[in-house]
Amino acid sequence: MTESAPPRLYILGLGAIGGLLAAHLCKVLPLTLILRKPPTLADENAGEGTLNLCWQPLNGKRPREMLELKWSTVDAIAHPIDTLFITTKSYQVESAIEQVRAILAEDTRIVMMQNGLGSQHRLMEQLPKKQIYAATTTEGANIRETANRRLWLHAGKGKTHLGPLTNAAKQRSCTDIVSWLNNAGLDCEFAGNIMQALWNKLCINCGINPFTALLNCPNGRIIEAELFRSKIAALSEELAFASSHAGFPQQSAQIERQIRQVAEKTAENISSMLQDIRAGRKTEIDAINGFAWRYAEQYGLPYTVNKDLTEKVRRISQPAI
Ligand code: KPL
Repeated sequence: MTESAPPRLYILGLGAIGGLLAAHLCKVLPLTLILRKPPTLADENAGEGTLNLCWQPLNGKRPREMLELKWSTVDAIAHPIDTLFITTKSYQVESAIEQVRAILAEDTRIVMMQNGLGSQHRLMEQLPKKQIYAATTTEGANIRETANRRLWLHAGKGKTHLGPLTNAAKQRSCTDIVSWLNNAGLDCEFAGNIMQALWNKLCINCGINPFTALLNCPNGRIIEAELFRSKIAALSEELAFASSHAGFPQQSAQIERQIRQVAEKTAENISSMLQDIRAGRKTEIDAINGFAWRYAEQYGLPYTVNKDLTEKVRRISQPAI
């Protein structure tokens, strides 16, 4: 009996979450990063088709590792892709798909891991027949950059939920993907209703990310700030209306409690939005409070706090890269 070859996984988008996934999954399965061009940092270029990813496992207790990962441009990928993780920023998803469209097979599984909401809906509209899944995670992940090196850091242990978005995805099991992530050391659970998990995470991001960006502080410090204290109740109410209208009823007190809990649990973490601002990148505010604002406006629900936070963050962030 011939054994079938293990599946090869592909990751498109080497940000903090892409690095976190790569550093874990490369230990259990063959993996290829899809890049537009060879790594430019001398320390990262490990020669023909390989890249050095400098990885700091959780809490800094374990030593840094230099992981040698395979990478490829789209043109050089000769065989059909079974499973593709898209870990770009939410506003880069469409261009990421254009980049890989030619190598998507009929039964390629696409797993989206973006902050906020909106990009998932747009991809489902763009590729309605494809097997599209989404995952959301509370793992803490950062990138620390110096002139000639990038360090990917595992900043906090969290939980990942993964489940199908399109009908085509609902017809094919993704328990193997969930198992790969668990075997790789990420605590992952199948979510039959992944939209609910995405809405829950959206509410948490809406209540933490803009405050950290505006106050330029780690997550835990927002709780004592006047800006947060004056807005959190009304913001939670807006989010409760929006989430409930979307079919995921939540009380505003419950949303506020969760926001406070996550801010405390990830107190030392620099939110992804503040990381973007500090690195001079465009933020994901339009997929976070901007999404909640537009959604609420569309359905005649209250939205003034989400609108105000979106506009304030837009004012201090960079235009698109
Ligand atoms: O997901 C996050 C983010 O930074 O985007 C939180 C939950 C706020 C943790 O930092």
